[in-house]
Amino acid sequence: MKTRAAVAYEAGKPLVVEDVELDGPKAGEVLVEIKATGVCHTDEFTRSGADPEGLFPVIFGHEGAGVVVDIGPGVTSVAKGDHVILLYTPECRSCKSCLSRKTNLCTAIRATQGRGLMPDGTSRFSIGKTKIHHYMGCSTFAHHTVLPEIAVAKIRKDAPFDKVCYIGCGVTTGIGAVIYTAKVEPGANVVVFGLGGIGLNVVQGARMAGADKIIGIDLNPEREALARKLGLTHFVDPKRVSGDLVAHLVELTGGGADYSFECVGNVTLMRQALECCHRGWGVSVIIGVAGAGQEIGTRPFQLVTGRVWKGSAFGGARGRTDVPKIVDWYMDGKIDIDSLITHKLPLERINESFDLMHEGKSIRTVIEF
Ligand code: AHE
Ligand code: ZN
Repeated sequence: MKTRAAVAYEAGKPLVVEDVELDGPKAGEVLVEIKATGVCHTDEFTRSGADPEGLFPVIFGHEGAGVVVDIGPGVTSVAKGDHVILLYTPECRSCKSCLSRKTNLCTAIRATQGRGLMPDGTSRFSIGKTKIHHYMGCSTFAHHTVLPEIAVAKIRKDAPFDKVCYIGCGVTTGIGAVIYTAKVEPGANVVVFGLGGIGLNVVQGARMAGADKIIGIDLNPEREALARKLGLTHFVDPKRVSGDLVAHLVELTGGGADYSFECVGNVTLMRQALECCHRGWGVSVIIGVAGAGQEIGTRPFQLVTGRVWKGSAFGGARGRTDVPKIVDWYMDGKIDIDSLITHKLPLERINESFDLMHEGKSIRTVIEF
């Protein structure tokens, strides 16, 4: 079939919205009509050329929701007409990682996904003779896409696509990092570096967990009001801190954070996030994605004295199990998504979403089909 998609031909160049050829689902695969997709910083990170795994030409997008419109042979867990959120972290429930119960990082299809291909080693997208890569196993910047059934979470039909698409990455990554990865407990002091599309969800996750102080750091003072609405108790603009930021945070938390979260992808902030943690027990969670060649550093003494450095992908959430629950939290009014979706655009104008991101004007832009 033909479908409309935003194609990235080269790093750093605008996406080209055009018709592409899409082959139907093979065994174990589903065809999804995308209804809405968020534009995440990670799409821009790969578009910019900073992602060591980046491949071109490609159809980006990994934060989508839609309807199953066709299924391949052997598909049993979803049917035509089901509403789904796409999963860049699938959940096969039978690989070593899924069975371990220690991680959400299913390994069933990660190798081919990283090469921009479906599990059988081929791509379903093409233009003429040119094959187009899939992205993060999703490619939601297309009106239709094909995925393995293990990479879709079936959700309730009354959930609005233009809001719950954000659960496909940002919401789950932020809230999940608090609840599933760090397991923040009531009364804990939490420090969040970066109050963007992920950090603001960390803030509301910390509020849900019953945190005491929720301290957010951002260079953009316009982020304070929205962050406070979501549960922030203290806003820190590093430009206005005289002296060392880490020392300031340690003082503000009465000895150090119980939990800190780095939501930017900046290795200097990652170090500060670890070092502002409480001696003996503070846990720092890295969520931000750092560019090719970047490395983190700290004095090993920071770890010897009990601080813990962790990372979190997709918030530690198991997609098919946890995503439908997070949709329920939204539908029950327990989490706010609406305030975070600051812009909406049609696919034809998708390039404007990257400008809004760089200008610091958007938290999330959603593309509606
Ligand atoms: N390809 C990059 C790493 C990108 C990365 O860390 N991705 C996150 C999701 S970012 C969502 O906005 C992730 O979940 N990674 C787990 C995985 O298996 O890729 C690189 O540095 O190579
Ligand atoms: Zn993302």
